[in-house]
Amino acid sequence: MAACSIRSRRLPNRSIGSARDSVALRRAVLREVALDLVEPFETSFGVERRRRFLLLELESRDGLVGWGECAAAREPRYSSETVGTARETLGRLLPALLSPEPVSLAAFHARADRYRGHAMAKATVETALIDLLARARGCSIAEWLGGRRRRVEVGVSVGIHPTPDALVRRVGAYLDDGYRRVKLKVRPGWDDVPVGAVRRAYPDLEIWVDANQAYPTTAAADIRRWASAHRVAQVEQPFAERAVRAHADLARHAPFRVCLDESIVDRPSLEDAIRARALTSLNVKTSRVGGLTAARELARLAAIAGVPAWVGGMLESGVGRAHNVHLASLGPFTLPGDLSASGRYYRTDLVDPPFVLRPGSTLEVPRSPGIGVEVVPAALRRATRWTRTWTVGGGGHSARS
Ligand code: OSB
Ligand code: MG
Repeated sequence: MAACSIRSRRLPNRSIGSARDSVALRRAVLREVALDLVEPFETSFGVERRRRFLLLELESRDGLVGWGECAAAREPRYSSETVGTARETLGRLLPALLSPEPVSLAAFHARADRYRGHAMAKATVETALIDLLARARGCSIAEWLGGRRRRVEVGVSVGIHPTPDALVRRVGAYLDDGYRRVKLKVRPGWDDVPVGAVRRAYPDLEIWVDANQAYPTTAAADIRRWASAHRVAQVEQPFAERAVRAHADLARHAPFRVCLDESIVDRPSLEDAIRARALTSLNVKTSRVGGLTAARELARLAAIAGVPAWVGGMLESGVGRAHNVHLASLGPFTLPGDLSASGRYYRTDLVDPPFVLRPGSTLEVPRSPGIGVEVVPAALRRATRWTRTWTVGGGGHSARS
């Protein structure tokens, strides 16, 4: 921390991290890990009971370690990426980093930009590299990015339940935990009635909904009706990723914000959506947009257009969560994020200390260098299914564990 503030005095603004920062790597270890969710999480595209995902460990020549988590799931339901496509893409991206020369973030971006798509795979490397670069400067990722908040406001994303009563009980338990806004997953056939039930049980609660593209554009009038009737504050991604016009039509004179998630994957998609007035809120996921640098840029762009941003989640373990919490410390993230406590997702997180909910529905931004939390070796070992290692001068080699 001290090193960070000493260095920051030499630099013109608070954003002390630079794309020219570089670090020489010694080793990269890619692991597939599996963690059971505390309860199933159902969305319009399926149920998740156990997350299987990739975790990247980058080790510098000085012995520092940086961590990145890949949000891609086993199946391409949220987006086209999977654990398999990410593994393949990482197999292309990582060898170039394992060179005797230091690698800069700018050099990594230039190389990654030569491949189309695969944002989640790219974000895995980018976030691990930023963790390392921040640690090398002795500052947290929040400081490295220029974030100033010490606590970030959060809410909780609540899956589809068997009955409206079960949903109301689940929401009640989250309110008892201290969450102050909920995001209810909806789909055709699970909307008016369950959302109405939550509204009746909690007349003052801030309610958002998220459909993950489940509605045909012909459902717009119906969505407007029930969302208005139940005083829903925000409707996220009701229509298909490419349906910019349909989102703009829904947003016109709506008493709720229309938020885009899947539609926004890069700067051009955000610029087009802003110009079309297709969004009045932006869900920024580090994973979906290819890393923290892009996430920061998109949130700034949205803020300039008067569109509030917030940090979305993909049920990340503590590693991905840490990156997301640091991101949320930046100015443009003015709405509460989908960044719940570790215990809302997993019984034992991979990191120590785990994230816990603080008063005012907040999480603390870790203050230690890098992600600011430590990966617990025993927890990592228990969760690991296989590893693949790259070293300078050597190829990749794999091992089951
Ligand atoms: O659309 O925001 C989404 C989880 C997996 C895939 C997509 C989404 C989500 C969530 C959970 O809503 C957010 C979280 O991590 O708490
Ligand atoms: Mg979403």
